[in-house]
Amino acid sequence: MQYGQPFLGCLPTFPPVTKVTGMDTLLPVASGGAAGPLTADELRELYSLMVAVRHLDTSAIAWQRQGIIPGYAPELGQEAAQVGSGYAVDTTRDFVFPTYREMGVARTMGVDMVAYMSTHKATWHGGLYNPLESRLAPIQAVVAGSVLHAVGWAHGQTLAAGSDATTDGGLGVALTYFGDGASSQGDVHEAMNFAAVMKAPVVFFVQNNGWAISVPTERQVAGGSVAARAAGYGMPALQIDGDDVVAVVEATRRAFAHARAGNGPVLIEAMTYRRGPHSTADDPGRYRSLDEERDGAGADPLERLRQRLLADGIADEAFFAEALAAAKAEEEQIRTGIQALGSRPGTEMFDLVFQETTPALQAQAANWREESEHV
Ligand SMILES: Cc1ncc(C[n+]2csc(CCOP(=O)(O)OP(=O)(O)O)c2C)c(N)n1
Ligand SMILES: [Mg+2]
Repeated sequence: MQYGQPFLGCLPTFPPVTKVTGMDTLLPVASGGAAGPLTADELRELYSLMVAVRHLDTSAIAWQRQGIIPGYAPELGQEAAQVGSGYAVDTTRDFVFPTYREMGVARTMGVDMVAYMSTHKATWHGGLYNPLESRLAPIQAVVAGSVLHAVGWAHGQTLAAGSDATTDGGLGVALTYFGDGASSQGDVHEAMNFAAVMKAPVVFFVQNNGWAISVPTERQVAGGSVAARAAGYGMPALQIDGDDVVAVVEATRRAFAHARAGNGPVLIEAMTYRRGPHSTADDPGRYRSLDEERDGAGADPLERLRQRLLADGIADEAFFAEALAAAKAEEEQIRTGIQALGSRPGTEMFDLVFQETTPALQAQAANWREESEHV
């Protein structure tokens, strides 16, 4: 039985999710925000990043089929949303709180991808990269969990800044990712309400990819729009075409400038489409047809950027070929690194939970040692 199936008969029919650029209640961009148009160099860099992410993402599915990794959550079709939003982060002062599907954000932020992929090899839970150095929190599999952590970190930025949020060029901003499905979790309500009341510098970035595993957005987002909910929290919102990388960078930069200046949180709803399965364990053929996939997905975000660069005369076929060759070389190097990863000491799962351990955790660790190491 499909997830959610028993309720289908009771639900009204909603129009399909549409990709829009309109709904914009954001205040004017704060002074000092990087609001200028993207340069030709930046556009070419965005293309190279998107090709690298596309190639690594599709390769990771092949790795799973070949037995190199046990599982992976692909992001095919979401490259513009991820690369564009990650591109707006200032890794010297911001902090990013991902879900399990933000490989493109990690790659854009310059995180070591062997360390990132270690989670998918089940070598380590949350990634072997250093969150403090990379400014990327551990990969989060609990739906909506990252949203709460982001608000806590952001409130800490407000407290640390004291009365003057504009000192040192403004506040560090938390960028948190979640999905359309996660938006129906109570945690998201609490996080948004708290952030808005406390004016915490958070950018809530929801990738509305049309699906929460097998449940389409229209069957679980009442009202049809996550962005529309921001008004209820007194928070500005942007609903954007998440498959247009330029629109994503501009919206995210704008939201960052707003939050950095001490004006409080912003919600961005990037409308996109999950073109592949939910994970390598999922078979979308059980809940949607190929025709529905084709209609829902629209134009490929990578091809859209390619066409734009060609039309503007800022990239040519040689550049595209070079970007693909670099992506292939990078994937090979990451795959080699992943294959070389050994297992980690089992005690780490107890040692690294809290800064100061608890009696309950100590008891669990002792039980584990007894069972697994026979001590
Ligand atoms: C608290 C919690 N509930 C349920 C799950 C099982 N689960 C994993 S992913 C998922 C769907 C999430 O959909 P969405 O938020 O739209 O993100 P997407 O997978 O589309 O990126 C569910 C229900 C979980 N991991 N955590
Ligand atoms: Mg989703």
